[in-house]
Amino acid sequence: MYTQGLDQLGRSELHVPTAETAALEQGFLARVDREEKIEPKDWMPAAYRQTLIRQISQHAHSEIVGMLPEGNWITRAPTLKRKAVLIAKVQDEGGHGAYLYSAAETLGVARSDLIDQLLAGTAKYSSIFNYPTVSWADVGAIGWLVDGAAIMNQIPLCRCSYGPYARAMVRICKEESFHQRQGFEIMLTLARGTREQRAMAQAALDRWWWPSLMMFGPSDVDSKHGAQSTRWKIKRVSNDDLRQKFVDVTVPQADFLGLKVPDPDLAWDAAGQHYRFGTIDWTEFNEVLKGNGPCNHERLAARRRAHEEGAWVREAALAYADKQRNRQASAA
Ligand code: BYC
Repeated sequence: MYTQGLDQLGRSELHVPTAETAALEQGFLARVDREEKIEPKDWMPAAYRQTLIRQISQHAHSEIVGMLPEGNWITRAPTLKRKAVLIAKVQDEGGHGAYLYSAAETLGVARSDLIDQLLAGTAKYSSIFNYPTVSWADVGAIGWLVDGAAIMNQIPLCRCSYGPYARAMVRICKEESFHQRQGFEIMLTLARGTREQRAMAQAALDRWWWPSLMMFGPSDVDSKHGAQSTRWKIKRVSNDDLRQKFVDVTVPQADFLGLKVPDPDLAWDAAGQHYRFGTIDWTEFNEVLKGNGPCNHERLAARRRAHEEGAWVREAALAYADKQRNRQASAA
């Protein structure tokens, strides 16, 4: 069943070379097949470039918007140590956004244009960041589940065919694995705490479980870019396969915490050696993508405000760069 699904993936989206580009494209695909990295100045099909700009910029936006739900808890972290760790984590996400915007720029787009698209509400970012963080346990659940899902998706991206993206992902994955552990440690502390703390941890798992599964994207049959991105070795593992891996790894972690995954259909399939899980609410996923999630408006408003309030920093940086240039020119 699965193979059939993959065969049908994104038929209409498959890229077709023109007569002029056919030879160049053959050489390009041969390099991809030999596992050579494609670098910014190398020839690449326009659609490959576009796909990378789309994916990398969406990824960069996700990191930047992803700072907001956890950032909300910096002033309310329960201890000084927790606050210091959370500040560092949120700062790491900002750094990931910066590496990824730089990787996108190597493809010939301007960072300011990408940011304008985000602020205009025309660019996508991960659905997960449109959900609220209502308790401290949500900060634990984000680290454990959201960063856990992110690592699962991003480890294969370290072998992406495009060099700058692959190299950025190596560094990002190292930091994400630290984030995942700090989230799990928050959950462990709560799970071993008072009855109220255990209830907080369970409620956070209940809130974040299904949205975390949605992070992997539409099911393979509905993934319009999946087949082409796999052919180009941008993607190495399909959305559904990554989702299944995440479930298989995470359910035993929930058991260890003594928490219950909110899925009545979850069951171990001994023959297949996988956890079978219930049906994802794709209507909810599509609504969040259309801008109708619980926090879409709040997130974009916060980004727009930060952009406006940061205008003086950008102006100061440009004025300083001008001054340095003028100084160098007059010294020459
Ligand atoms: N949310 O054909 P498909 C993080 C879109 S940040 C929103 O399967 P593809 C972190 C998709 O873009 C985590 N949109 O696409 C940060 C496409 O739309 P367009 C972010 C989604 O690209 C802070 C359409 O649906 N990670 O780790 O082959 C704190 C059809 O999908 C989503 C990345 O960005 C979604 N969940 O596969 C903590 C990783 N899913 O462009 C953590 C890099 C799908 O046609 N990206 N869409 O309008 C990827 O690996 C791939 O782009 C995806 C989707 C697996 C996400």
